[in-house]
Amino acid sequence: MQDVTVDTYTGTFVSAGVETLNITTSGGASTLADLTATSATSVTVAGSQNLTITADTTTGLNAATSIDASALTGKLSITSSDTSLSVFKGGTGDDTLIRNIQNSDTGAADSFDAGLGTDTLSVTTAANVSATNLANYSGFERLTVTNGNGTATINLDGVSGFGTLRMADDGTGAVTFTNVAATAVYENTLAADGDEGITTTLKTDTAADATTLTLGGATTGVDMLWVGNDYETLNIVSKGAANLADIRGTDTTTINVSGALGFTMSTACIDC
Ligand SMILES: [Ca+2]
Ligand SMILES: [Ca+2]
Ligand SMILES: [Ca+2]
Repeated sequence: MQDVTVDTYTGTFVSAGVETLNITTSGGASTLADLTATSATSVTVAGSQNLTITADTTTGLNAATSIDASALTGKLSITSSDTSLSVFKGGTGDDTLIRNIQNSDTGAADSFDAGLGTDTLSVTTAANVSATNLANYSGFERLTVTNGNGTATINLDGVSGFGTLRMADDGTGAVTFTNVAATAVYENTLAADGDEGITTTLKTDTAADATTLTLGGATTGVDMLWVGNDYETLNIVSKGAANLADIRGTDTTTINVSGALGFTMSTACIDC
């Protein structure tokens, strides 16, 4: 067993021959460019500060069956597509799990629970998202799709919990969401060159549907195509930087725009 405390640490961490690795965050946020502990079957993360592991730990933590951050009150961001990982517990903060093997790794005993907080599950391909593939996932409120230079059609029929659907892709593909819950809202944080888009349809189309589309990353704007035919009301929030969108919706009668950054609504066909 090895106990390690990280305090405003930025660098790598390598641990050899340790079966249980306990990480405690303290003082300020830390970022691990790499985390390698290939003997560790159990990894815990605790403490009050944010921990971001920028490296994909699929190899570095390839023996870990459990990553337990339930005692963490800061935010954990971690990437793992390791098939041996069967238990993930997030803490009370807004955690992010990047994982891309749900379509091939659906062990009945697996449990991926992000816990309290507004937590994000980030996937690359649409095939990872289905009611069957996410049956053992809970506590994730946001779904982020980074589909690279391809199109993705995500069928959310029977998938519950994702109140926010986020596109975070600056490639050339488009994301299509189907069977979306009535209360879902959308974000586009990274589509900057006009080749990306979101097309979405509700599971139940009524005569009074409304949603919010938030455009822009932390400091960047987006340029996108939106096709949301089922929504009578579309609320657009413009943040990050100046945003541009080609907005389409056959049911749409009301568009409200808010936010501190400029927004241009174009009727030009960006992506066809
Ligand atoms: Ca959490
Ligand atoms: Ca949560
Ligand atoms: Ca409608």
